[in-house]
Amino acid sequence: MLKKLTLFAVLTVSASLSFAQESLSIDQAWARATPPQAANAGVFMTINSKTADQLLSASSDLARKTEIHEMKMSDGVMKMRQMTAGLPIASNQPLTLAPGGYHIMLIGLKKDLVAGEKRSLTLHFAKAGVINVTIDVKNIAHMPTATAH
Ligand SMILES: [Cu+2]
Repeated sequence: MLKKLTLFAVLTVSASLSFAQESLSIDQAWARATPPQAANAGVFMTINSKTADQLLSASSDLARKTEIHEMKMSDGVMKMRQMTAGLPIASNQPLTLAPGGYHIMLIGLKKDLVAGEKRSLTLHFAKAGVINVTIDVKNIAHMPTATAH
C-alpha cells in the first residue's frame, strides 16, 4: 500500500511539471508560399497561454529582420505598423495572428517559402521564455489586402 502511494506521489509531481511547461502553446503556425524572390512574408498562428504573458519579439534565420506587426483598417486604407512593445497575451484567451491582423513579418526573405515545406521560427516571451515554432508553408492565394505590404 505504501509503495502504491509513493508511486502516486511521483506521478503527480511529474504531471504537474509537464503542465507547467505547457502553460503556453502555439497552434497552427503557417505562412503562405511566396512568389519567386518575394521580399517579405507574414507568419500566422494562434497563441494559447494559461497565464498572462507577452510576446516580446521573434527571430529567425529566414529573413534579414523578423518583426511583430499589426495590420489595421484606418480611414478605408489597410495600414501596417510594427508592435515595438510586443503583443500582450491574456490568460486563457487564444490570441490569433491572421491575415489582416497581427502577424510575424519576415523582412528581406533569404529564400522563397515553398508550399509543403516546414520552416522554423523562434518566439521570445516575457514569462514562457524562448519557444521554437514550426511553420507550415501553405499554397494559399494572397488576399487583396496583403498588397498593402
Ligand atoms: Cu507586416
